[in-house]
Amino acid sequence: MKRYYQPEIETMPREQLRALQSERLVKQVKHVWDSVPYYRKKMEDKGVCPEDIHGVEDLPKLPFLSKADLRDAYPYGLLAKPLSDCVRIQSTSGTTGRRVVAFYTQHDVDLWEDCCARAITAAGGTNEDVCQVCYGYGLFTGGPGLNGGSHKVGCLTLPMSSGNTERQLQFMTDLQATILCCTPSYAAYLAESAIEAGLRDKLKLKAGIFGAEAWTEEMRHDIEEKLGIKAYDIYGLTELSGPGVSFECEEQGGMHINEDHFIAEIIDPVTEEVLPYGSKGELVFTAITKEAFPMIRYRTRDICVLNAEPCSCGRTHIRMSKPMGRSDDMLIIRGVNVFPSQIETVLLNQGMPANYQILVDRVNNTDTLDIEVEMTAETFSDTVAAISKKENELVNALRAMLGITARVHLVAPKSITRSEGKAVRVIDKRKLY
Ligand code: DLL
Repeated sequence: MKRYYQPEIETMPREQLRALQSERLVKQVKHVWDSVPYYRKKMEDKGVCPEDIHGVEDLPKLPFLSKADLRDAYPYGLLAKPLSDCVRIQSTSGTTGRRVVAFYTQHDVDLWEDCCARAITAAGGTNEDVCQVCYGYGLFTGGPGLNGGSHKVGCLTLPMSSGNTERQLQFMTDLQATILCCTPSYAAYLAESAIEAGLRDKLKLKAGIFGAEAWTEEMRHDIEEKLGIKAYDIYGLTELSGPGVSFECEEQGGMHINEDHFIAEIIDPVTEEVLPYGSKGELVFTAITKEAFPMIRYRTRDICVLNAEPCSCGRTHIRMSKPMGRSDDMLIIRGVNVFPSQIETVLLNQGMPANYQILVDRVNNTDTLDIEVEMTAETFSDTVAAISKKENELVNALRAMLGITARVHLVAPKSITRSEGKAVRVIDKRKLY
């Protein structure tokens, strides 16, 4: 069986890999300096110029890039290629400020799909496989990324997108899908639905490639058992292309980072000091091959640990642990990134007060989002019809902003406990890490 999609790169001796990273980094720094005034200014402010960067060891000299920079530079300020060279955007949900719009040249799309093809091959995928992709298609990177990777591997690709579980199960059984790509929570839901519909024996699945949100080892075992598959983790973020920044091999012991494209560092999120491999801290990536939207020392806000121990799969690229939390307040609900401030913006725009509570839980492996909002004396109503009308308006406004459905509960004035210190707006009962 084919074990690697690009064996010469995936098993490249580390010294050679480091030399390749250094060469690409030097070129990339020059590229952003020459083509992106925003980067040049940041580098000048830090007193560094391209001539100071000779290789990976010089990375700490470069300034960090954060979501705040993406906001400042929105939409074109970080673009490093003329728009006429760009063929695609992908994006995350959110207001203008929070929204990430990433640009791709054809070359960027090509390399991104290679990364996803590596993940599919590591999960045992070949051109004999039928790969059902039920990540969302469209602006979200999940569908397009895995779709492209699946084509590259030569799998018969089922571009299902998310939702419509009945149809998913019909295609899965009729077309004998062997690889399933979706969020782990949707995989768990599909598994339960298949069992309920009595279709478990008709499934031919052998592997699943699940990511975009946190999931535990318990959830992995549960899905593996219910679907009779091996479940692999995959990680990525829109800023860095999407899924495929790292992926699990058959050892299922951490995700190999595609280090020929992304240099990883771990930093202390408060002091910004670079920490050695094995320390827990915030993951920072430098994309060394991306043309249109380069990202130098991008702070992901994901907390994790890097492991440089050799892996018995033969890949030489280092592994990252599952993310163990975030160093900001972003929640990932049903695979969608949600900032509490987005919810607050909607409530205030809809004339509601700032007394609210966000309750997140996971019931039957599916995330739930409930928002309790206090009515004010002016908005107070004791007719059920008026209350449910307002609740529906809020549900629709929240869906338009977040891209997911929340349950809204209007509650009586002054019924949400006032905090004496910082308001505790979010209660997340999920045990994800
Ligand atoms: O979630 C890309 C993706 C799609 C990854 C499909 C894997 C599969 P964003 O919407 O930009 O991109 O969200 C990125 O999601 O910073 C992490 O916090 C979280 N995340 C992604 N993969 C994992 C994972 C896609 N395997 C943010 N485990 C990242 C835990 C994950 N969290």
